[in-house]
Amino acid sequence: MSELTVPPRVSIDELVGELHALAASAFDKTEEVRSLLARMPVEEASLAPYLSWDRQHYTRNLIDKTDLYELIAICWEVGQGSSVHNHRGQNCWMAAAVGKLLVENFYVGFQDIEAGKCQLAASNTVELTAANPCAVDPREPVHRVLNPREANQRAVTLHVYSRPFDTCVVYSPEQGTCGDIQLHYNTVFGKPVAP
Ligand code: CSS
Ligand code: FE2
Repeated sequence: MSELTVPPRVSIDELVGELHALAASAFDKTEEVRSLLARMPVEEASLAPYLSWDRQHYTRNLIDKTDLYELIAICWEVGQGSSVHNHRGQNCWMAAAVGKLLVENFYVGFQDIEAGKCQLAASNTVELTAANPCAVDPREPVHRVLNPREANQRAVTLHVYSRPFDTCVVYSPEQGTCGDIQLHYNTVFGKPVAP
């Protein structure tokens, strides 16, 4: 199907079934998973068990995890965004089930994580919608995701990370600093995680 026509929505279980059916090699390149997400936009109702909201921070909700990948739903209140961060050298794909978000990419001039110093410059910005899933470019993997205040709606994005990772580097482009942070889930398979 051409990506110009928006395909019918599927349930999250159908997408999980297709991810399970992919060969391990699909997760080593970007195109196969990206086109799967474009062919199978997910219906919001099927995500209900995985939606949780926090006015202080976007929430991370684990849907599925194998040795090869993890699939999480991220819930964004109006105006919420992520820090500028990397994905630990892992592949990452994102699709918006609800809303229209921005992915701002950054060019890394240099980084010395031990010393906590870096130099970043803004690169391009891409729109993240159901019809336009994104693969993080492994050559330029530092980015920030934003649910713009102007969008005036909550947003839900689906993220496939391969392999799973639970730490990343967070950057302050303004201060030229960076450092490791731990990533946590707010819910796991639909159940809240004790804080
Ligand atoms: N990578 C961030 C979300 S923005 S792509 C995270 O997993 O928390
Ligand atoms: Fe990210």
